Amino acid sequence: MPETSVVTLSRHILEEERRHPEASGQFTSVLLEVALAAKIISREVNKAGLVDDIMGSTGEENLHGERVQKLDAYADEVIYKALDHTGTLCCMGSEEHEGLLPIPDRFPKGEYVLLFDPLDGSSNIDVNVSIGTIFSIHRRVSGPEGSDGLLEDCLQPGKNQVAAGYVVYGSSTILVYTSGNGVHGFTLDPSIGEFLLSHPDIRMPDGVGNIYSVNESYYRRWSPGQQRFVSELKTSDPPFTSRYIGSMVADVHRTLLKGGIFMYPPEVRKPGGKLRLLYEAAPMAFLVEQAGGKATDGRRDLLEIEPTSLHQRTPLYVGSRELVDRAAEYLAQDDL
Ligand code: AHM
Ligand code: MG
Repeated sequence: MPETSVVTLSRHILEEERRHPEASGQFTSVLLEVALAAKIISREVNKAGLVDDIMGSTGEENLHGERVQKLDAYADEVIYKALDHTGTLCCMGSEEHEGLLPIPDRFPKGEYVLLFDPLDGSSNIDVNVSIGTIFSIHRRVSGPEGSDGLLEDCLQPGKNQVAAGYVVYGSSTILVYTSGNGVHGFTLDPSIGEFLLSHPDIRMPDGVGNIYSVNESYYRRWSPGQQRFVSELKTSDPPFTSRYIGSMVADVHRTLLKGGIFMYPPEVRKPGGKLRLLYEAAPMAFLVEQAGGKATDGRRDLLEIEPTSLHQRTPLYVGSRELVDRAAEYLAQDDL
């Protein structure tokens, strides 16, 4: 008999919830609404090139008299609007906005905080290269229940995340998430509009893999330790191969499935590198750790870093444990 049982994302999340009898259902609702937003964004991403307003000729008005938006601004709004009214969040934070995003007064406030990068790697849209959405969920730490969320709810270390995930809009659309019980991937079946379980319990392959991923054009801006590490990867026997898409979501997704290391190193004049701790690095660190890998800022465990501001940047080394540790050994030589 052919296998007819399919596991949708909703079923998976609900079954996870049942394992926690104390769960209020709010958390389930956050994940399901994020998935809904991802489907809407995926639909629009797939129209890029066909419909002018996606590429964002700003300053124009559409049929409804609304300003035409770029896809990243559109994605940002879709996620906010999918979740602002649900009563599950006390506030949100987006890479597209300077400050935290309050929940409108007319809606109830909930127990969770959602931090997101609505469309990461958006410079790749115009050339049909994969882009993605990243999200991170924390339980609020401020009180009282039902009140507006505060900055302290957002500024929590990565180890406090209750869930994190990303969506890659690539050759297919895949949503990968963890709620601390393994990492699971769901591919969007556009014909039925559902995310279906395609990658249950993703584990990084054993060993170090054979791929390193870094923007090597910055070589001269790196520390001597970073330069030596990459040189060693190229000259080792057998040598590592190199892949760099320039969309972190896609580069990390490959790293999760195939092993190796993805790096966005510090530069002499940019000690924090480029990536944002809360919106980009911490969620990826949680996912990769849950899949048996490791993430650091080159020195510290990334999930231990206490954020001090919403848009704080951090270097990122993420991938196979042994390789991430090896990177740290080379970087430590810079301190000698
Ligand atoms: P963005 O949030 O402005 O899209 O920037 C983040 C992206 C990552 O997806 C990617 O890893 C990195 O920028 C690439 O940067 P660079 O061009 O410096 O290599
Ligand atoms: Mg980004």
